[in-house]
Amino acid sequence: MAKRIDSTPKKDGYRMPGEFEEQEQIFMIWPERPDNWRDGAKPAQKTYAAVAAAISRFEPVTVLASPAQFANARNRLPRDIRVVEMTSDDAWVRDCGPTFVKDDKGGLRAVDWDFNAWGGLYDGLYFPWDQDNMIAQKICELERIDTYKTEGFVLEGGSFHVDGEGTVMTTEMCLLSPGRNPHLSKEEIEDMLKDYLNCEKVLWIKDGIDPDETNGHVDDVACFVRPGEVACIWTEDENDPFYQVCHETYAFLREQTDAKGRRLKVHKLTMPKKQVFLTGKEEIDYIEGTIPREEGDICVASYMNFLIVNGGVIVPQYDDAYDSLALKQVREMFPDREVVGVSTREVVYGGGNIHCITQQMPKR
Ligand code: KQY
Repeated sequence: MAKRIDSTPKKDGYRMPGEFEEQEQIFMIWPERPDNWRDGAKPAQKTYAAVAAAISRFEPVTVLASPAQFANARNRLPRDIRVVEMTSDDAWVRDCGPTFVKDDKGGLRAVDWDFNAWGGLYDGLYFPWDQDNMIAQKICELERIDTYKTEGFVLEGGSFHVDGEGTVMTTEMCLLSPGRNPHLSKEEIEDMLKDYLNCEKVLWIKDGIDPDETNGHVDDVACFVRPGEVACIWTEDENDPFYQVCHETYAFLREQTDAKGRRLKVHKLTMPKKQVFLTGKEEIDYIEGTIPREEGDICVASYMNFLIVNGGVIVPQYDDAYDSLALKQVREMFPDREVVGVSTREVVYGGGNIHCITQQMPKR
């Protein structure tokens, strides 16, 4: 049985590794809810299957599927992908799944944050979220991983990145949003990050680019490429809705040092030429308790929402004029990895991308 540990990773010598460190497997959740995914989630299921297949060329993948969708998911996914029945509210394992932490003696544990659908009753995206809130625990039971539970502290995996060497980056827009931890000060939130990710320094980027969806998760804006190096979204088009965030974030990161005192090298990663919008042709159910997805809504598309895997990087593509530029820039950042593009407009329609729908479990 997976035990609850009444301590913190920092006290016990466990740290969250950088995504670029060796991984054991990737988790995903099969999409199905028709009030988030268009056309009964069928186009999204095809895209999730394509992402899972792309990742499985590099390392094992486990897909969690509801009882109603288990057979369909099993039949639509390649045989080398493990499918496990598990109930969820939606399909964002980055955010409701565990954050794995490891020590240098082969120990692996996880942090089980509280999850409240990106803002709870204040501005969360759906109600209820109780099944999603149990996903981290269920994955840890499955893998026999002991957990640290942050009772009363809300956090999603897409809202922070670490370099594995003492630095965490996040956004004020998300972590200080009133729907997460309004009872805590910025300093108290910073202490939670330091204690549970085992870090010494927090880089507070001001804004994200999807205030209405995740309240500005950092995984659309910036990430660590390796210790001492980060990537940052970029555009020179003053009419791009995210021009200001790109320039402010780039200027901020260029001024920063990490926990080890290194001045950060900052790689630019283009934004798509055109953002994606709901056209009104998508059939999306309208259900009480879920924020409606309506014609004209922006569905934020960022190439930054890629996933680093063993020997590879899986990068979103949008049928956009800058798709190949984005792949080229990611290849320059990761010369020793194979960079694979997967068309993910359908995930964007649901409110996220490759990084949001995956969660890595590191090698012990
Ligand atoms: O991490 C994410 N981007 C999740 C967004 C949830 C969207 C639900 N409509």
